[in-house]
Amino acid sequence: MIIRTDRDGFVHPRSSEITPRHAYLGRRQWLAGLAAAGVAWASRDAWAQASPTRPGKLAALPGKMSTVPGATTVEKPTSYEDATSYNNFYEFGTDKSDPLQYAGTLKTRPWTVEVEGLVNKPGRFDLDALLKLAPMEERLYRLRCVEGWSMVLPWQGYSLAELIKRVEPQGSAKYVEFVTLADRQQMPGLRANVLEWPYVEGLRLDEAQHPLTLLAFGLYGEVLPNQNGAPVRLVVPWKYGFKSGKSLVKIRFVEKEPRTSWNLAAPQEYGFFSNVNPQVAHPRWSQATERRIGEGGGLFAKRRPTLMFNGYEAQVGQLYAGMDLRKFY
Ligand SMILES: Nc1nc2c(c(=O)[nH]1)N[C@H]1C(S)=C(S)[C@@H](COP(=O)(O)O)O[C@H]1N2
Ligand SMILES: [Mo]
Repeated sequence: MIIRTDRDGFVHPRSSEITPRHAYLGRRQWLAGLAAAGVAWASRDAWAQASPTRPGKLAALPGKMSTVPGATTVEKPTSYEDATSYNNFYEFGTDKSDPLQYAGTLKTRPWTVEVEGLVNKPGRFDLDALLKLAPMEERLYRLRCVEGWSMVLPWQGYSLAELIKRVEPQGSAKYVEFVTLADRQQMPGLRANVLEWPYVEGLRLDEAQHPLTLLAFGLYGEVLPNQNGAPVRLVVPWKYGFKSGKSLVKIRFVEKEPRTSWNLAAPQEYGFFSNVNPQVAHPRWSQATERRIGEGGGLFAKRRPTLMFNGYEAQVGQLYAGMDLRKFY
């Protein structure tokens, strides 16, 4: 997100390097979920085509297809290889390939997430307790990075709202702050001063409670690969990717808008809201179009139009009714 030439210099894996797809786990469940959601047969076929294949590299984490409006799409998921080798996780370095190369040292168990601040029932949640807190769902979300590329990723998790209702926010709680792990022993990227550590992000309480805001534990039907934010991360699909903090350790309910790492680093470039908006350019580049990872790279990449709220306007537009989105970027 700092000036980076790799935005257009990404080298795609050759198709011969892509793992053959056999383990078709979850397909029947996927179809059953579609039937439950009342999806017509024609689009059900399209959905089955898009159904992700479990790569079989990590422990299985199945989920039932979500019935939350907007939580699925007929778009083709990004390949597992691209999704796990082209990452932003600055705690492990700023190159796209650094997280895959260095995140192996991340120790994801035991793991606790502390929930504190303006809530009636604060507490430390052990990962196993979090995994059982609500039924695991499968969701297929578009992810739009502020740098101008996008992916379509099959996550396993449940709405953050499930956790929020259990801790009972007080009336004075207006915002939620998300703090992610910062451990120099495990994260070589912390030696660089690119951001203030720990990586902190925030949402308005109503955004955090929106059913599309996902607490994710899995990707492609398996526990999260370390480079994608193991063992638990946030996914907020209508906002630029950096709002979705990886490897969460603390969730804090507060009264005032929290400072965030990217806003502190470059306030004119990264606002608190950071909703995907093709009409509001980043000061250094347009946000009107995006390159879908896997559709060809380099200077001749085919680009797609970027959609308002990343295509989730029907679901989240009312959260911003009456707001000047140029001012609140
Ligand atoms: N802790 C932490 N979370 C983070 C980041 C990071 O550097 N550190 N990068 C963000 C950015 S810029 C993006 S685009 C997404 C990428 O998620 P993915 O690698 O799973 O696709 O993670 C976000 N979450
Ligand atoms: Mo990003």
